[in-house]
Parts: sequence; structure tokens; C-alpha cells
Amino acid sequence: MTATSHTTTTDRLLAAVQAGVEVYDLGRRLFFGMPQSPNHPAFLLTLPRRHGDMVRADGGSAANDLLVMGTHVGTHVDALAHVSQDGRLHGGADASAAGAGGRYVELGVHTIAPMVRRGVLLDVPAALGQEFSPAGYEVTPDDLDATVARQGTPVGAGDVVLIRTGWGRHFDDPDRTRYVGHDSGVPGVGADGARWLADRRVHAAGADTIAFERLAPGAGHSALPAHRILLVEHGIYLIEAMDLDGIAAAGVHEFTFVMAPLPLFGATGSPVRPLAVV
Ligand code: UVW
Repeated sequence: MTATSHTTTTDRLLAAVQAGVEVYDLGRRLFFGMPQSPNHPAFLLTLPRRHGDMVRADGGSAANDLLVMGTHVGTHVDALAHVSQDGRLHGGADASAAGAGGRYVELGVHTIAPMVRRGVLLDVPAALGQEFSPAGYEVTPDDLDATVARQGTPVGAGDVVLIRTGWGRHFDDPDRTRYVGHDSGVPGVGADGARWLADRRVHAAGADTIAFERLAPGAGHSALPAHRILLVEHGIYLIEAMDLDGIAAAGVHEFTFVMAPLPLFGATGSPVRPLAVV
């Protein structure tokens, strides 16, 4: 890049910021007791040192947290090391061959570059004339096509595509099991919807649900075909437990998607706070 084009790009970004941008927070609040998959270690945030526990000579003191959580808890991204099929990771790597210390050096979450990309929200229930997708409903390629057509937002290579089902309304439900949906099932794409995304060569796909894809009633996480197709077969990252209601309510379907996973060396996932910038 030449100095001139660099300046031009910077100027354009600065001008946009100065003109004012809308920022939608697509991450969920992390709190003790929030719904999460029992497949992953529970979230725990404590305050082992409180103000006053150690007071400096000048009268000041600090409070310090201790955080314990799985990397697939709350809004999070799945790295390519997260899922294997028949012992193989994306690209054919041996899934049992985690590197020193059990870390996934080649496909760990630290290998996911920060994302600043075109984002598309596919508000499926809005397109189908529903308030939300029913429990256990499979979002089909026809539904995705209908949503794209209604919104006028085609999906292209390199995009980050976020699929709203409306299931996110259960995240703050006092019954914490509702969002996880092991009994009821959870709406989302199945194998066919995953292939629809893969055919369009998206960079990442996200949803407002616990596991991105449809969970059949009573089946829990026993079969996850979209994880296999997207992560293992096509190297497409997944983002789960997103908050897509605010951006949907604003009627924003196209935006700049911004997200930086924590560079947890060799980890299978990372908590994230994705943003949609308009
Ligand atoms: C959950 O189970 C929450 O999904 P994943 O394991 O794909 O992160």
C-alpha cells in the first residue's frame, strides 16, 4: 500500500467516525448463572480481593477478580480445532495430535485474525412473518433465500452471516434450561442450511442460539451436522449465543462486522464481544 492510499483509507475511516457511526453490541452479558451448555465448564467470577483487604499507606486499595470459565460459554467463537470428524480436523489434521501441553497450535483460536468484514443479518422469523422461529424448527435453504430476497441483502464470499431465530429472548429467562433447550429443541439451520452458507463461502456464521444450529427436541447436542460441515469440511468459524435482537429491532441487515477473539494460544474457542458498525 502506498503512503497516499494509506492516508486516503485513514481519512475515509476518520471521516466516517467523525460523521458518527451506530454501534450495535452483539455480545451477551457474562454473569454467574447464565444459561450455558453443560458440555462446557461453568462460568465463575469471584472477588477474592475486595477494597479494604489491603490498604496502601496512602489510603488507596484495589479490588481484584478471579474468573473461571470454559472458552465456549456466553457469546463465543468456535475455532477450527473445536470439532473433529472421524478423528480428523479441518484440512485432515489428526485430531488426537494436539501439540505440547495439549494445545492446538495450527487451528487454535489464536489463529483467527481479528475480523473487520461485511456483515449480514438474516432475520429469518421477520422474513417468514413470525415473531420467532418455533422450538426445534429447522431453518431451510428456502427460508434463507426468502430472507435474503425480502431484505435485499445477498450473501457473498468472505461475509460474516448472522442468523436470527428470535430464540435469544430466552437468554434472560429465569428458567436457565429454556435457552439451552434440551427438552424443547432449539431452532436453527441443519445440514442443508449449513451447505447453503458453505456454498456462498462465508468467512464466519453466527446465531442467537446456544449451539448455532438446530437442536432436535430431547436430543441435546447428540448430532451437530452444521458444526461438521462448516468447521471441519469448510473451515468456517461459528459464533454462538449472540444478541441479535437490538440490531433486528433497528432494521439493520447490513453492516461492518468487527470481532477480535482473545489470542488464547492453542485454545478451541474464545469468549467474544462482536460489534456491528453502521
Ligand atoms: C455449545 O455447546 C455451546 O456449542 P459449542 O460446543 O459449539 O461451542
